[in-house]
Amino acid sequence: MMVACFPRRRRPSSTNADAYSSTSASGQVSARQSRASALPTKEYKLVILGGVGVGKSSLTVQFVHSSFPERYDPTIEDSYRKQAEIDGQSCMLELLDTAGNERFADRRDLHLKQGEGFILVFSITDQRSINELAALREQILRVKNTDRVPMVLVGNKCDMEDDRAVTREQGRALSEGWGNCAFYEASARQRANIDEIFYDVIRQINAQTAGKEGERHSKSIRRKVKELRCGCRVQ
Ligand SMILES: Nc1nc2c(ncn2[C@@H]2O[C@H](COP(=O)(O)OP(=O)(O)OP(=O)(O)O)[C@@H](O)[C@H]2O)c(=O)[nH]1
Ligand SMILES: [Mg+2]
Repeated sequence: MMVACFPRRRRPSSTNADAYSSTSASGQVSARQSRASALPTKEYKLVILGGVGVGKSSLTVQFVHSSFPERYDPTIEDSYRKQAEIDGQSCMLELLDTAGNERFADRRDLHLKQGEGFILVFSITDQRSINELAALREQILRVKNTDRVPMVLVGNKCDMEDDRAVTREQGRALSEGWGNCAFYEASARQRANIDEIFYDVIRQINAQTAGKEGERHSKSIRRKVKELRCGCRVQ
């Protein structure tokens, strides 16, 4: 159903300012997908954020490649491209998997500026990892200069019930405090709620775009009504 390509590992000191530009899509396209690709493909830039070892890379690799990397390999910065059909629309998703390690946070503002949707991940086995997310969200809102940003909160490693340190209610309460932000518990290991997370943020981006277009349309109608009232000619 979906086409994935291979990640490229990049160092923050890279001279290429566009973190998304140099990976490319490849692979087989299904009949369903080629029907969707008759429509122009929409591009989306998503950024995956969260503390060290919460499972950002595992979630991303599971979404892109449908596999679970058993070996822990701390990320500096990885980007992926994946083609998908979402709600009948052909989409090219550009995913930026960021470092949990604060040592590599110097390019975060740039990533946040470029990103259109954000996936904030904590581990249900690590109380500190949920506490850290409020500051990250604040940084996103500051950089985007708005409080309406497409965002999903993810409690990963829900297969590790015996080691649970963060209750489901805690996750839900945080998401409610974030203006009813979407919240999922997920497992990269078991591929639970993986597509749902990424599709949700895409749908939020679409809804926001449609809302903005609607707003523009109503503004232009209001302008025309005003022009009619004051006797000006309407084109
Ligand atoms: N049981 C379980 N382990 C997981 C899951 N997701 C990730 N892990 C493990 O947690 C460790 C860290 O996973 P990563 O995906 O590398 O975490 P990360 O957030 O990308 O880490 P950094 O890149 O260092 O910030 C690895 O050993 C994974 O195998 C999950 O859903 N369930
Ligand atoms: Mg990683």
